[in-house]
Amino acid sequence: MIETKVSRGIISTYFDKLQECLELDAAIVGGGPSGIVAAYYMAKAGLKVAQFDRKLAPGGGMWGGAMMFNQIVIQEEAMHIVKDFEINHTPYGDGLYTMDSVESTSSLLYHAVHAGARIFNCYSVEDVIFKDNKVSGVVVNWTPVLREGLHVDPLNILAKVVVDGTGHDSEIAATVARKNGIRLDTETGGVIGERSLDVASGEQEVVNGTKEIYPGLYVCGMAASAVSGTPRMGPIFGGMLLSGKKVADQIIARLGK
Ligand code: 48F
Repeated sequence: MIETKVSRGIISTYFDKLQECLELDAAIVGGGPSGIVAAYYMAKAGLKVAQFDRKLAPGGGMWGGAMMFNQIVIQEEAMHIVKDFEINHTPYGDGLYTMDSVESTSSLLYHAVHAGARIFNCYSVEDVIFKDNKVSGVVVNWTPVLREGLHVDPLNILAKVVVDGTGHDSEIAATVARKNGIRLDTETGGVIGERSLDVASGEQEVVNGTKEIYPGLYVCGMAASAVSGTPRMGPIFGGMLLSGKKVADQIIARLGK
């Protein structure tokens, strides 16, 4: 019966997809623009990569532009990435370009999945796997389970590297530091916390701060700013794209086939 076939098609292919992702090259936590860009370039390079976002619609803070005015700005330095994702753009002078934020976010997501990255929405990463003083995977649960406060254990997913792309809260770096009594590769050894807005410096520093901060744990996007204590930058997204590409390049150089 068609009714059963529809259900079986979804269940069997979904669990095939999930089983294939139990041992990854890279697990990306957070489906914001920096993490999606990272997922795309890693998948294109042949790495087995999955991305987990706690929301129904991944895309993080890019959908809404600024104050829900759904346009974003990107500077010249990141336009090669915009071109890789085939996003329409309009020059605005001074090396700046404007784009529709809905087209931008959906283009990032489409290209990442089409290139072979797996995106699991409604998944919250609540911890990491920490073995031999190395971050070795993620511990995931369904977002509704956590929202309801249900006492249900999570699942474990091994990964050679984990990327914290959780945005302003840098949740994974904070959890790793808090739970394991270790020092991160930052000035204080912990998560320093993001500073107030400065566009030029924030855009530069988010890229500088994109790196491996503990064996097996990388940071990108606003999580990198929060971890290393650099300024936020608001609705200019070039730094996010460059940070995502940088973390992908670092991981491809390490794991590339
Ligand atoms: O914050 P977010 O968009 O990440 P980003 O790539 O980009 C930042 C910009 O959007 C903007 C900005 C640019 O100038 O300042 O804010 O740094 O998206 C982070 C995503 O991570 C998800 C969350 O739902 C969001 O979509 N997320 C956060 N913590 C977890 C998580 C978690 N523990 N598990 C799963 N997803």
